[in-house]
Amino acid sequence: MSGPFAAVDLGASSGRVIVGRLEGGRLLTHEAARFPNGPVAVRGRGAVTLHWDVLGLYAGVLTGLRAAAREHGPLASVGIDSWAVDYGLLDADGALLGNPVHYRDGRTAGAPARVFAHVPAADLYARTGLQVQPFNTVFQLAAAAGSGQLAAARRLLLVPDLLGYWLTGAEVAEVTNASTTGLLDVATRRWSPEVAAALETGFGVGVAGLLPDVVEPGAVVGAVREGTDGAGARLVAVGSHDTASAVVAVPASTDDFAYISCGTWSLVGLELDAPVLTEASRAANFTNELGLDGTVRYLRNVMGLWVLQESVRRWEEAGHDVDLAALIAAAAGEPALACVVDVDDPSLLPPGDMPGRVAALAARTGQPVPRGPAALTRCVLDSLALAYRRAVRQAAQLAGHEVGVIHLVGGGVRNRLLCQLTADATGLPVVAGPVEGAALGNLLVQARTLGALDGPLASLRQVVAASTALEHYAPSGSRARWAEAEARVFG
Ligand code: ADP
Ligand code: LRH
Repeated sequence: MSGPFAAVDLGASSGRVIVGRLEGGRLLTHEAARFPNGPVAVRGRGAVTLHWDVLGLYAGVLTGLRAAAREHGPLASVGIDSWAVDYGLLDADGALLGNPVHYRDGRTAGAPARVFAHVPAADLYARTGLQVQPFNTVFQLAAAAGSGQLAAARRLLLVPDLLGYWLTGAEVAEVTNASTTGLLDVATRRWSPEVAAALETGFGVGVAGLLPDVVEPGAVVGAVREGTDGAGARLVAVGSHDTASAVVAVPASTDDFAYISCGTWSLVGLELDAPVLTEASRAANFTNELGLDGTVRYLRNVMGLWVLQESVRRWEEAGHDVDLAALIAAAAGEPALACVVDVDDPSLLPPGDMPGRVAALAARTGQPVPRGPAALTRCVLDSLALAYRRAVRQAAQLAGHEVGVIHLVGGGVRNRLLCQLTADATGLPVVAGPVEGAALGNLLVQARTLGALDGPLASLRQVVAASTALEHYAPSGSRARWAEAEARVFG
C-alpha cells in the first residue's frame, strides 16, 4: 500500500501531523496540522512543577488525523514519535494519573547521585550504555519515589506509547525510546532486570510490573479504534524517539557520515553496529541509544537551539517583537567568535533568563559579555558550532570511525548561518536537509512495514535523498581560530 501514511511528530517546541504517500520512488508529504508545544508551570501545594499538556497534544493529534483523512482519504497507517524520556502513569483502570512531568523540571536535582549509591555509574553505563542526563527516566523515577501517583500506578507508558494507547488500546514500549530511559539493557534490547532490582531495593519503585513489552520499529501495534479520528488505520511502531526517526531520514549515501539532528536539542553523533561502552566513552558522556534495524545511535546531547528559542521568548516577554530571520541576519554581521561559551552548561537546561545566563558564562571565562540580541545570537550560534566540532571529533575518536561528511536535519536546517558555521568549525562538508527529518523517518518505516518499500536502511535513505532539496555547505575560513576559541572555553 503506497499510503496515505500519517506521521505524528511531537517536538519540544511544536507538534505536527504530516501525511505522506509514495509515488515513483519519492515520498510526497503534506502538513495536515501543526500545534505549539512547551512547558506549563503549575504550582501545587509545594514547588512549581513543569508539565507537558499531554491532553492538548492528543487533541492536536486527533485534529491532525481528521484533517489528514479528510484531505487524503482513509489512512493506511499512523506512526508516532516524540521527545524522549518522559512518561505517563496509568492506574488499575487504565486512567492517566496526572499530567506527565517535563524533563526540564527541577525534581531530578541530585537524583543521579542517589541512584549511583545503589548501582555505580560505571555498572549502569555497562548495562544501559546511556549518558548521564539528570532527566533520564530512571532518575525521574528515583525522584518520584514515595509519591501517591507512583504508588497508584499500574503501568508506565512513554509519551508516544501513551498516545498510541489512547488511539488503539494497546500497551507497548517501542525500543528506540525505551533505550533513552536508563532502564533498558543495550545488549539484549530488553528491560534490564538488574536496573529494575536497584530501583526496587534502593527506592521502593517496583518498576518491573509497570513496564510493558518492548517492540521493535516495524511492529504493527494495533488498529485505531472505531469512533476515534483515523479509525481503521494500523498503528505502526516507528522509531518513536524523534531522534531515532530523524536518523532514519539522514540522506547519507556513504558510511563515513556524522549527523546532527538539529532542533530544540542538537543530537550529534554516528550510526554504529554495536555500542561503545569503554570508560573513555562514559567519561565523555556519549550515549548509545538504539536505532532502526539493530543499529546504535552513538551520540552526545548538545543543548541546541533551545538556548536561542528561550532567549527569544525572554525578549518577547519584555515587549520586543523578534523576527527570527532578521535576528539571524543581524548575527551574521557580528564579529565571529568574539565570545563563545559551553552551551552544555547545566545552567542552560531549565527555562528562564537565557541571555543573562549566557552572559554569566561569558564573564566566568573572562570574555567580553555579548551586548544586545544580535551579539547574543552570534555567541549562541558560534558556541553551538563549537560544541558540534568537539562532539563529532570525539565521537569519531571514541568509536574509531572516520567522518567525511556531516548531515544536518531538523528545524536548524533553516538557519543557514548555523549550517555554514558548522562546516567552518568542523572543517567538513555539511549537507543540510530534510527539515522535517523525524516525520520523514517515521513515514518511511510505516511504508516499509506496509510493504510499499523494502530493503535496508540505506534504501530508505535513498528515498529521502530523492524527495528532498538538500543544501551543501563547504568549510571556509581559518580552522586555527576555532581551535583557539575551543581552548578559551575548554582549556
Ligand atoms: P523540535 O522538533 O525540537 O520542536 P524543530 O526541528 O522543529 O524542533 O526545530 C525548531 C528550531 O528550528 C527553532 O528553535 C528554530 O531555532 C529553528 N527554526 C525554525 N524555523 C526557522 C527559520 N525560519 N529560520 C531559522 N531557524 C528556524
Ligand atoms: C530531542 C530529544 C533528545 C532527548 C531529549 C529529551 O527532541 O528527544 O533526543 O535527549 O529530546
